[in-house]
Amino acid sequence: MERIPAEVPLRERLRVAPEVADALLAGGPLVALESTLISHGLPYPQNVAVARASEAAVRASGAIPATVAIHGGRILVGLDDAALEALATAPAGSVLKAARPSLAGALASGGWAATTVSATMIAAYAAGIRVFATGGIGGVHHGAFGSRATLDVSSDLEELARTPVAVVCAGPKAILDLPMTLEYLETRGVPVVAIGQEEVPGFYSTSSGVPAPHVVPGVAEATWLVATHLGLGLGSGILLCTPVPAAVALPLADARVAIERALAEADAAGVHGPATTPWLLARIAELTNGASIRANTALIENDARIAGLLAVALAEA
Ligand code: PSU
Ligand code: MN
Repeated sequence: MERIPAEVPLRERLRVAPEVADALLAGGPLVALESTLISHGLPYPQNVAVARASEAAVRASGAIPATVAIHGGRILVGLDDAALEALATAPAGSVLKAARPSLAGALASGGWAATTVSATMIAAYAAGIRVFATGGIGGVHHGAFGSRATLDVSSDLEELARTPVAVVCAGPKAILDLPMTLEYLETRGVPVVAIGQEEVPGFYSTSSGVPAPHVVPGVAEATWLVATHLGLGLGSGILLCTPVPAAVALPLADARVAIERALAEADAAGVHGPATTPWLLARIAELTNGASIRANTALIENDARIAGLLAVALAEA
């Protein structure tokens, strides 16, 4: 494999798939999709199924999907089916998890790495893609502040503060401290918008019990808000939250029981750092007998669909 010189800047490391490059040239609607939820967030074969279903949902909405990952020192923007399968079936530990702080390490390694929300936002922005769909963003973990503080705050939040991309999710992941995550985003100047409901969606659950800082009735109003925010040139992203489909949503109380138990077990087991989120998601899947996986896959696909509608409306705005 050809070796990429160390000093190559980010934009020159992008390998944009032909279909994505064509859409960029034509000013057509595009949606970036991340890959950490494939490699670290969900088990096989649900992970590859949801990756394909998300791409199909973006297309059904009229936009072009661009799943982002890292391989051979390059940032791939748009993956073919073989690459999706390779990421989804890679043995545990063989695919790195690339966020802003680990981006250089992932590129320098020359191997496969999946991109988190922060790294995917960086890639999307560099490529010229303004809309991005994920499942749930990272945020302030329980115990990040206070006595025995871990300071575990996802780099997703800092990225939202500094990279002007619209991110569609089903709320911050339910394993997080949601009020603190919202405070952090407010401090860092990131609008948080719920679409079609008063509460911030609760990731596995439709609601979270926490009122949304900003509410819009539907995608049309969300489009106007995103266009206004990005047009201002403030430099920050905007977070759009749309709830998990009701048919597979976990009742809030049920989700909380599983989450509390998983959090206590993770603490007792000394799990920390980037391993925390994948560990918790996997444990919650066991504790809910797979119900969390059904919610997680459905919400990812739904976010991709909504992001596609948003990208189409933005391209026409
Ligand atoms: N959404 C999901 N599952 C996931 C993630 C999002 O439904 O696994 C990933 C995203 O890549 C996000 C990451 O950026 O989890 C957050 O990890 P951390 O808490 O270590 O920052
Ligand atoms: Mn962390």
